[in-house]
Amino acid sequence: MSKRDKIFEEGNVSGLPFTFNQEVTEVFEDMIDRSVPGYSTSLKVIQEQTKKHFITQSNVYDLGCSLGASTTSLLNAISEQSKVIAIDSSEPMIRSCHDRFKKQIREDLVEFINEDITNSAIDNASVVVINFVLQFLKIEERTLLFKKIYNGLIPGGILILSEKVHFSSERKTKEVSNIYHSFKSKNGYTKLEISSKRDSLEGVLVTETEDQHITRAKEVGFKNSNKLMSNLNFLTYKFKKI
Ligand code: GEK
Repeated sequence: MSKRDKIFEEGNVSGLPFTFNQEVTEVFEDMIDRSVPGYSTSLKVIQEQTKKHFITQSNVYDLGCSLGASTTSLLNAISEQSKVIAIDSSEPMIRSCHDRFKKQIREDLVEFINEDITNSAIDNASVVVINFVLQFLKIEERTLLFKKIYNGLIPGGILILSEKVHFSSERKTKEVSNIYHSFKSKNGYTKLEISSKRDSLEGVLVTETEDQHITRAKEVGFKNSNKLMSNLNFLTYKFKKI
């Protein structure tokens, strides 16, 4: 288990926007566990859906892999003739992810790539996972990435997308966000930590509505979309290429 996340205990003292640096990498497991409702369920959903939709000898992608939690779910669901391609733009994250897998027997089944997913090639894919990552891309990059994924999927292939969202009603967004803050405070974050992290994420993590995600998926060609999980303002979707 990683170190406890105390990054914003004293407030956002650096005043800097949030980045996935070494300090965040070291506490990442604890941070995501205490900050994302349904995160561990999303990993199980990825494994189950991959078992169902994986096609032999295809590629499987984990875009924005962090420390490889979704990569592990993918590995548990595919056959050994296939590869998981795990990509992250943060150098400390991908290095630490690779180090963890070195300790496992199946390291050779993962290709670790340190690059921006907007530049990645997607090819012969049956499963592509974006687990809480799209929200960090510029809006215009999101559609281009979706187009690239759609084109790189083989027929029958799926995109699994998890995101933090907001709602078209401001009142609902406020209501759910208050519940979300009490979820974080029950998980041991103080009011100062919650508000400092929120300030630091301003303009870095940009949410959209559920409708915007579905519309984008339809626009690039996905005919089939299914909500797999919903926890407060955190959702998981499956988009299938027919
Ligand atoms: C999990 N999926 O455990 N290109 C590549 N990586 C990026 C980019 C980008 N443009 N932008 C952000 N990242 C993981 C959790 S965390 C979610 C994903 C969170 C990477 C970033 O470096 C970080 O590792 C990850 O996306 C986001 O299932 O922190 O809320």
